[in-house]
Amino acid sequence: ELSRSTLLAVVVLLLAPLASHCAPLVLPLDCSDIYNHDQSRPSGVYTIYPIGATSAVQVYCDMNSEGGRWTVFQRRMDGSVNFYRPWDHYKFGFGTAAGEYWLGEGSKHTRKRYELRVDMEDFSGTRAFARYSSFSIDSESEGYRLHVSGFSNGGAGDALSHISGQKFSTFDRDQDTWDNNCARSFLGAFWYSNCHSANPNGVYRWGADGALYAVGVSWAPWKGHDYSMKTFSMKIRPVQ
Ligand SMILES: [Ca+2]
Repeated sequence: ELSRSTLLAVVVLLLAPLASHCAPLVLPLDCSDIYNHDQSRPSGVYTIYPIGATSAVQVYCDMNSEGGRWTVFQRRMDGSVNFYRPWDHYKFGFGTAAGEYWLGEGSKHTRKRYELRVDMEDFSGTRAFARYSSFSIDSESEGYRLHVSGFSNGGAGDALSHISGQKFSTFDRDQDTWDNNCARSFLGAFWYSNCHSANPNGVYRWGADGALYAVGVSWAPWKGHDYSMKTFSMKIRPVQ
């Protein structure tokens, strides 16, 4: 009888670490936490808590590209959401995680070091991407200044390295380096300089369209200023 209860105790002790390992992950900071907890989770909409328990927000997790774990913070796919919006909308986020959206800037300030991937697809179904091994955004008091470096080419070319250090601009908060207002002139919101080589938050248009110069969802190194992508997404994951 004694040896039996001893055996039971040993089994319990052996299983305890496994049980705690399988405990529910309460507050994932990002899609990487969700993936690392359960690597069978597919791409889709999940709830994350970027800056703690009161910061729940829904995002789309890309669990497929280059090993997955990507937290999507910007997504265009059908033109259903208007991205020509003021500063506070970009601060707090808008749209829906199952469709088109922008994740609020405040949700990107975890203490992790991140890399960035930018995915795009044209209307013939051809895909390309750009990856950056380092990505961060400063606080609002610093104008959401962008830091991006370590480009590697997935066919799209580099439209961001030269704007590292640039502040974010919306039509109602011009922080670009142009005499005029880039956001107003190109109908988007971005880390505009003088003005852009990419306009991910521009007007959704259906492919090649030069009626209004450079206002589409463009990535100039790949398709020029007057081609608007079918799908476009920007996503981050912690550097391991
Ligand atoms: Ca300006």
